[in-house]
Amino acid sequence: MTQVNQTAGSVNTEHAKLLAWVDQVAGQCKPDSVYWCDGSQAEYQAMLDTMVASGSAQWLAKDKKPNSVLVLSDPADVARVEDRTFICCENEADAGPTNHWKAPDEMRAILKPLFDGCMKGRTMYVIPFSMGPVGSPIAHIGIEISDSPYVVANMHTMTRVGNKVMDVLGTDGEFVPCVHSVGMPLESGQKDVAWPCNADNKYITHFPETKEIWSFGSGYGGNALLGKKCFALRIASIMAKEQGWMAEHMLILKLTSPEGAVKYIAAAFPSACGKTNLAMLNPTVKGWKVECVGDDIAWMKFGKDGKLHAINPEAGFFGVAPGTNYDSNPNAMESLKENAIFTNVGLTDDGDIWWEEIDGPTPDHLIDWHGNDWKPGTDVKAAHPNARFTAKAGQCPVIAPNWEDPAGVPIDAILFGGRRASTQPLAMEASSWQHGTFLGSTMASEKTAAAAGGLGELRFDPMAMLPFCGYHMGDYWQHWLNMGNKPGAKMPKVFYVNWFRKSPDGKWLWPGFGENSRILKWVCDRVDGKGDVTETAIGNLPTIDSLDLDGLDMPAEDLKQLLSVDNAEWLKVIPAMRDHYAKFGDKLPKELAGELDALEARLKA
Ligand code: O2Y
Ligand code: MN
Repeated sequence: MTQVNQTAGSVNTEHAKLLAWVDQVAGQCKPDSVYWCDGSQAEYQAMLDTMVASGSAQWLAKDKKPNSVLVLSDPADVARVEDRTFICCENEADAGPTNHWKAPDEMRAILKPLFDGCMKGRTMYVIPFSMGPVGSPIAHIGIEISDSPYVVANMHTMTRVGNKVMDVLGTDGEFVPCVHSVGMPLESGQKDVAWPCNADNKYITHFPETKEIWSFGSGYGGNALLGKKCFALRIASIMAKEQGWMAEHMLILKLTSPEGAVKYIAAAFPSACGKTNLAMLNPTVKGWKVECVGDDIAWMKFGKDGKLHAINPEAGFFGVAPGTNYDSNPNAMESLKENAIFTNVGLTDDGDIWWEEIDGPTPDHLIDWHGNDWKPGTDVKAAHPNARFTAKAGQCPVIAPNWEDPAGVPIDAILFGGRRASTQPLAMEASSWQHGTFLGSTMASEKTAAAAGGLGELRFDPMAMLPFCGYHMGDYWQHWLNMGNKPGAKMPKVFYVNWFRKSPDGKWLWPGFGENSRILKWVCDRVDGKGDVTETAIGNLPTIDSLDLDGLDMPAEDLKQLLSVDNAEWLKVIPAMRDHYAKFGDKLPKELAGELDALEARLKA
């Protein structure tokens, strides 16, 4: 048994490959000390204390947000950096047209001098983590090495960390190696800054052949918490293709009918389309219960019953703060009441957090996310638009009691959706798995406001995976089709929803939020073979009578618009869909090209 050399923490391991790798990374990064994370509550508290002592975090008032801190980042490090995110596979064609590519050797040559000595003056933390319930057959293990206590604390909340993971890893278990550095070594005597980073040299890199992640220069969110987008989506999507499962940018929710019938729905929406709100909505439909299994990522493997069984690989929420309030998402507000990390939000004079659209009156004075005095009318936002709260999923009042079931939950339906002011109806159902794959592959949001109620410019974000698919999107679609063709596969029914349709005069047609439960109820009916539909050229739409609209006071004319399909308007979208598909060349599955041709033919008929 090797007792690992460290300043604190304790781990006993005989995992030779892991020990050799940690030694090698330490030799390269030259930290002052190495600390193996045990995942204990005491360790989490110690990370917060370390951050407060160094000036990178401050405690919030105990009577406002108990055991919670505020962290303000460098203004040059506030979000994921897609232009600095690379897929480094041997063949450029395997990365596809939607990813930035560099050859592995070329990227390693860039990274080598950057990582050389990059942790001088710092502690190198070794974070064993499980994506998914520890030991679940759907879960996978990663080891993140990082020189950021902020990353350690966030990983504690977002994943399962420490000795329990090492136990599952044993002496030869598989893990995804993830190396992260803020990229700011400290020379002896050099004073640290509150948020170390290397804004001019950010590299978020993925090596598909060796399943490694190397991230340099950023301490923020998806760039640094490597379990999330880097592992659970980019690397996992590749593992999923190779191993016959699915790693998707999807929330998972549990619906229980008044009769006690349970259904599970996974849903993919592009970033900033209210995924977290939908994942934990309070339904307005009488007698129905919605509970949250996950708000961002779903890993789905076939069960013995032929259905896809999903786990949420994460253990917490890294939610967008601005816009979150007791109207838009009361359950998120309850989740972040304590034991939370707030990044780039405003600080009130009484030691609480504040952001745009939070409940209550705007305070007369704040410290904004830049650390400056702020008062109402100041022309900068108090919170950065990408400001975040990190909170344990277990703190969510509507977390499903079985959200950590290692066997996962059987998925009955998949929803796709974008932000479409025009054209796209409130809800529709795909006619088959292949048609559903087509709907996901042509998922789009309107980028620009439409002129006089017309069609805005479309931004395609297939399956909400555009920034997160670790390989060629054409191969990814083929993988979706292959999954549906597996012998015995009982695939979920696929739907496309659009909460964001506007009237020609620019008013929202659908109230959204809790009222979306009316569509979820219709989806459940359809899964059970109930509920009437109107067949249209684009798919099956709910009839107005098939929706439970009890207690919803909205103009009949608005509902009619929400559930109408204008073939002429849809025909105008076809060229944009063709341009989108053309980018994928001969990797575009012929079945999807066929679906597009068939759609056009139906629209013209
Ligand atoms: O800016 C970041 O690093 C966070 S991005 C993010 C965080 C939580 C859930 N989803 C996303 C996303 O961009 O899809
Ligand atoms: Mn996301």
